Amino acid sequence: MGSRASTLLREEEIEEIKKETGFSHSQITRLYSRFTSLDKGENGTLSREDFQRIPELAINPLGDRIINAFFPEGEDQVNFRGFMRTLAHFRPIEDNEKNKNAAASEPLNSRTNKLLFAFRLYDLDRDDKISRDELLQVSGLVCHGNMITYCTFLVGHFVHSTGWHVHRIEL
Ligand SMILES: [Ca+2]
Repeated sequence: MGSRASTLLREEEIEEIKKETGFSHSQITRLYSRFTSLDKGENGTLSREDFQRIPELAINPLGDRIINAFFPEGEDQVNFRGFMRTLAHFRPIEDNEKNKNAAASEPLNSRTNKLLFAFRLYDLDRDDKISRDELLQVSGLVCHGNMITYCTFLVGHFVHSTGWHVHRIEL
């Protein structure tokens, strides 16, 4: 089973994913292994249930929101390319400097794309606006229990980014 991961991912595909996401060859093959081990249906895509088996997401108060971010509107399966595209938002910003392919589009881990990603975590109904209720719902979600520091961070992040985002998206 372990070798299945590297045999199914073609070199050209790895190159394309490298360009698109900035991940290294070894990171891509490692993540492909992880992807295939989560793919219980063995059909090359992940469902929401597959994601829910990831322990880090299961205990994360924002787990469901993060899982949703992997799925394009109206879809309930994500393939490896889509999976990698979402993960790329979590790469550190400074890694862009090593990525000299800047002639292409903006990197997925740019500050702008990270902020857009964070925005979508709050925009529960995907209407490109964060309502007061959505802010309270998501903030309430992370403020439960004794996660005060995390809560403060998320609200701070929102205040820092929202003006810019709402403005940009409503254009
Ligand atoms: Ca909304």
